[in-house]
Amino acid sequence: MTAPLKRSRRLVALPLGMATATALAFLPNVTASAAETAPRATAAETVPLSYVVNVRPGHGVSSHVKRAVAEAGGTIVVAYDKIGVIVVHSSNPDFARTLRRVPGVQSAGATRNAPLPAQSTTDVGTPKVLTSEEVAGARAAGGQDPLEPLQWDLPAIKADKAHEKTLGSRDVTVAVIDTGVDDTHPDIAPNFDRGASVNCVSGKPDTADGAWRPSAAESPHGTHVAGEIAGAKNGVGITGVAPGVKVAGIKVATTAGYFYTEAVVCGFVWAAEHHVDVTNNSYYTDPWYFNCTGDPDQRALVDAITRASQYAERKGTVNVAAAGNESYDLDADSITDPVSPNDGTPSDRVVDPHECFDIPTQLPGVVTVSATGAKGIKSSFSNYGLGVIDVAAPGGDSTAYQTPAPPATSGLILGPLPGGKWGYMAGTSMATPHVVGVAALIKSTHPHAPAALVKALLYAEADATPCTDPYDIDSDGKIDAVCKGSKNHNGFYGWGTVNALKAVTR
Ligand SMILES: [Ca+2]
Ligand SMILES: [Ca+2]
Repeated sequence: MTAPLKRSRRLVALPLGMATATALAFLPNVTASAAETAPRATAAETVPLSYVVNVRPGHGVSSHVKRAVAEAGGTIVVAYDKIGVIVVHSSNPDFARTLRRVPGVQSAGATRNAPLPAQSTTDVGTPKVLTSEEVAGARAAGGQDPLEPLQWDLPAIKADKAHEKTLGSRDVTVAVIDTGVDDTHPDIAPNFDRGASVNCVSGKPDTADGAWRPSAAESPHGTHVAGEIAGAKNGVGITGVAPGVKVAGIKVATTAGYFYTEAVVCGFVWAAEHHVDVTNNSYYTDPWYFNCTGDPDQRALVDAITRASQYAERKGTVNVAAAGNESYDLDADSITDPVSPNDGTPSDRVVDPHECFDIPTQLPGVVTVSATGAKGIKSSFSNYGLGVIDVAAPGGDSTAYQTPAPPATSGLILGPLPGGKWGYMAGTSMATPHVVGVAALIKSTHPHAPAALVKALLYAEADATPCTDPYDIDSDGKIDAVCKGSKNHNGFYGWGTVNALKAVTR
């Protein structure tokens, strides 16, 4: 979602690096427990909520589960038989608890706290938009697109050198599971894959023409991400990391910016069944920052998205996800999460990130990405953690903390925005598309490689990046994070910073 508390994940407004995990002393700490609580609807309990019900995959919805859903006051929206995930709407506050007692139901839980439809308020955050004079005045030489001199992030991963060899294959498609993609943007239109694009917000695919696009009131996030991956090298605007591959938009966020489980499940299943080679996941699934497997509702959400993401991976899709922007050590013994549930009444929760997961990034098989700034150092805001981070890539940082070399002027990441504009954004959201772009180049080089091999090459070809120690990114004399691990594999950078040149030459 894109409400203020969560904005730092994707739409980082300066100043960066502000800790958001500040505990509020007057609120009781609520630890995530196995308590069987009914979903906390914020309005009258007769309004419908959305649920996932997980059953044995591959057998359809049995008649007794169908009957149990109906008897508990549920209406099936869509059933994903191959992964055994059923999306249900119900106004019965006891729906999930009732379904969990039905034989054949493996888990069931509410995907949200807010009644359907979710809140209508919109806070899309504010990227730093280039003026028309700045765009018109841009000049580049040597075959660069006009805004490319401002893109310090491309040489940081040797993408400029890679482009001298290849721009990537037209047979490779990446999908941006996000807030929608403006395929009319001049940097995106040439590479847009309509056939692999869809609107999944309801949990059920909507293939109407343009349904993948964000409205003017919705976040520019997905458009920026899509351009970072596959912005065309066409003499206009910016250049993406893999400007020769195709890019699709899978819209999963509500207008209010919530990424709910049923939409994300729909997105992964769609990607799996539409020959998507790599998915970009620059979000966490709302409304819980961490989903605790000891909580029956949250466990159902983890189950549903694990099934969907692993189904995609079995079909050959590499899933890449942002590690998050809260400066959390995801390998710590405990984290205090103050923002969940972000569609209800949040309270401080003390969670163990080994049992409570930021999804999809902490799910098995998913490539977890930390962000670096213009100096190649972990971004002030980026989550980290030994054994959690797989690779690092440029996501930008405060220009004061990590200043780029001229002619670049901003420490943030430049990309396209809806309405034919360009602007700067920062976050692990912006790091993830760099990894997706490199994975797409690897897939271009190795067209028959299964997902596991693409990931193995991504890690093996990354440039080992040793721990930054001491890490005092704001130079105030106080250590801001501690990196554990070796030169070749550590908590800040995983296996290293991704390398686009090796992706096209090995
Ligand atoms: Ca371009
Ligand atoms: Ca400091």
